[in-house]
Amino acid sequence: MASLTSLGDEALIALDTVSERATSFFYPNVRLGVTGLSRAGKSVFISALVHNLIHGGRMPLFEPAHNNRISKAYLEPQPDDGVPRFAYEKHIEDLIKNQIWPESTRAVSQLRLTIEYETASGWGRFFSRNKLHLDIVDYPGEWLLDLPLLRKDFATFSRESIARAKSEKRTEIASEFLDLADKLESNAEADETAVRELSDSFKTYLANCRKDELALSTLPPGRFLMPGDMEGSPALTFAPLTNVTDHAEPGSIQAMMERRYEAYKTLVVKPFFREHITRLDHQIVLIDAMQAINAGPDAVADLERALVEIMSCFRPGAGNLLTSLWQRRIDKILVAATKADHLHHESHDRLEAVVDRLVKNVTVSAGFANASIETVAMAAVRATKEATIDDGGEKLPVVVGIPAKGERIGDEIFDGIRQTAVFPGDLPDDPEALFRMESMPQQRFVRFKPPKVERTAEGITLSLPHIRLDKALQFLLGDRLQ
Ligand SMILES: Nc1nc2c(ncn2[C@@H]2O[C@H](COP(=O)(O)OP(=O)(O)OP(=O)(O)O)[C@@H](O)[C@H]2O)c(=O)[nH]1
Ligand SMILES: [Mg+2]
Repeated sequence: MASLTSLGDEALIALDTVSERATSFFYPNVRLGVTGLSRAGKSVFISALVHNLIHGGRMPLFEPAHNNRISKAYLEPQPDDGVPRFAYEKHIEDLIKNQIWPESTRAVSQLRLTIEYETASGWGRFFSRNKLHLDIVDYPGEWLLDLPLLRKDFATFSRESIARAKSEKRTEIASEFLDLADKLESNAEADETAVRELSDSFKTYLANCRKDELALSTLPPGRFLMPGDMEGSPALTFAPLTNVTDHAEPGSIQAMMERRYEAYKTLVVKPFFREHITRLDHQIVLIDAMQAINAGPDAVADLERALVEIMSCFRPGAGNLLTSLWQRRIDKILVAATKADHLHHESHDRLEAVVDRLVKNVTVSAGFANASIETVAMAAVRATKEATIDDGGEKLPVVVGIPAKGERIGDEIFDGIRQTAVFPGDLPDDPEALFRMESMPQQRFVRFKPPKVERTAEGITLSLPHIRLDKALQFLLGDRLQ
């Protein structure tokens, strides 16, 4: 079986990790990885975090901010010249000026925020100033799901992917792809058009799995959904075969697929882990638990599976392909359910219990002794306010906001203008219920427009409102700003 632990592969990955730049010569830097599956809320989280730090947002649970020890936070050029810069200014303009959510981002990006602060020891006693460079790396969680591929050859990848496509929830959505795959003889002569056709059909099937009704999460290869800058290249143009054999005939369809699959691993997967993942200090994994809950138990179970796979990339120890390559060690991981503003605060603890339940398997499967894992239910940007309405004598806790255009509850389709009170329903007391079909609660989560950000009498834009963003920051950065 192909294995990354062979010297060649490991040396290949290690090659560049020894050359970490001396960026932290004068001041320490922290590399914070921000990940999550597409639409989980990565871009909104980073924008809100930076905006709140630069503009001195209200963050009582973030000790350095609460104690006024942060003197200044500002953006500086990032250390990695070859990585796209996170489009902070554009995202903030969208959120605050245009009141729309930022556009989907498709690749890795980076932003450096420098924080000047008074040290905790100096604070209140004698003046002592320090500086921290926070390097934030935004990358798609889908790409992490590729790590297990490094251990698999093409035949194994094919068999597993086809079995998944034939599973109960997916078979209907996969039928077009499966039909096409059945027609393709793996030992037939290699044919670019046929290979591309099957690959396109496979990608369409994967994309359909992500849609709201199914909201499935485990869909490797990650670049097929989030191609980044290699879209259209042969390394991204292959597909699993239904009638795969253990030995491909030279010049056959299978041989062509195999070669491309191996190129995918060498050109895409390994460099990604080497250049980005093995250099992180802290990691936040964002999940859209609400989308999964809305879609039902299969989506919740699938999200759990994806989370286990994502987290296992960061797991230290012998079972991890990356262990010997870590240049730094991830010592903190925060798993955060975003968009808690869709719920009344009475349900926030229950949402946190759902996240706890989702990560339980990861912690149980040992090895995380060195990294502390924390969970939080938060909203990086709070788009709603809370209220109580009287429903025939019964008091209902509701959230009030402007549902985005086209969102619907039952027969009602929203116009994107009208403010509406939504009763989101209660999350169950026991998160286990979300994994069982019969006890699914009726949930109503709609997407809201971003909030109108207030201005002071002097015309200064206040920072973006949030829920527990400060708690997340305290966990991730509190001890680095002592
Ligand atoms: N109400 C609310 N909605 C949010 C919040 N964060 C994200 N969203 C919603 O989730 C969508 C996706 O957020 P993004 O930050 O763009 O997600 P992403 O993970 O960067 O997505 P990709 O770039 O596509 O991978 C947004 O368009 C919003 O509709 C939040 O804090 N509150
Ligand atoms: Mg994004």
